[in-house]
Amino acid sequence: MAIAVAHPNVALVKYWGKEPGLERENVPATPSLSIALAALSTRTEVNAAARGQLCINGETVRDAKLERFIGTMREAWDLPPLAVTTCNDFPTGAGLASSASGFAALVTAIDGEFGLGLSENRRSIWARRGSASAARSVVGGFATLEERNGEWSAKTILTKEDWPLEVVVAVTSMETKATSSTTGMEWSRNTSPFYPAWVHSTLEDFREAEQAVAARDFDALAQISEHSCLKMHALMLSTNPPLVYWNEATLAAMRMIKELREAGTPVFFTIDAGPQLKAICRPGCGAEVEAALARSPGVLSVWRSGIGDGARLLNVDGTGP
Ligand code: 2P0
Repeated sequence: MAIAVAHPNVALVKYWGKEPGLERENVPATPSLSIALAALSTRTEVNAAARGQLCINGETVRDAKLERFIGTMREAWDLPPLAVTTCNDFPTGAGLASSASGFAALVTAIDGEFGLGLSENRRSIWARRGSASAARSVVGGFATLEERNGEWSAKTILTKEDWPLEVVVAVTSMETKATSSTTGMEWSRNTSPFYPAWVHSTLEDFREAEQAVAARDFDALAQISEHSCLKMHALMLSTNPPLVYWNEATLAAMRMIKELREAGTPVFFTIDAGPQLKAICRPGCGAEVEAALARSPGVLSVWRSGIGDGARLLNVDGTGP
């Protein structure tokens, strides 16, 4: 048996849309840039079994996307059926990137169980085929996902030690989202009149964000990240049928972050395909941001996190790096 752990990630320059006609490869239409969340994790066990079985958060389930992906990996290496047991220590399918950490941990555990000897880059490419954001969770830290030598994979551009920013997650709903990211982004590409402008302008945001991270320029990264987030949500709102992922508490939390920043606290927000708000702040400001978000109306719980590492194998007794 092999056990792997991976962290979800939060994109600061967002991915929302795929290249058409390359469904099996799952190629994003734009590059993206993210940070991994150390405090949240997915733990996945894999072993060869007479009958394949999938257990998520304690329940045996059928999951077409996961089963198709496992089938593709089995075919590529002629692997036997697999028993996969995976647990998230955070809500699944609620805009906290459980598919990112899920596919990153799964590929890493399969690699470990069967001794495939995949490099980090190959694991990132494989995880991308499952869920594009998972490519970034394979590598961890501040990660960029873009085309390199004809393949889309992620790379760490700074580690948590290089720039130990803090993240505060404000949970405003525990419900599973109504429209999955995969479906939602397909609707956006097919129906939003803003989609071409989104793809085009995200290339520029990505280059600027890369430079801001390299220079550890917090204010520049804050400006680009909030812009990329709000632009993605404008794209979602202009999709037909519309994709509205926020609730009242999400909006109140956004106002809270704006007020904190105007009062001098170095913090900015980002929101993914769900109602949770993630606040990113300079080292040492996490406690203040956590306290402020905890009293924001409608916030159910608040979690603090540092920046996380990439996906890795644990020892079979569950210990390890
Ligand atoms: C991101 N999201 O860049 C964006 C922002 C959600 C909003 O990546 O279809 O689960 O499996 O490749 O990776 C969520 O999309 O989608 C996502 P698929 P994925 O983090």
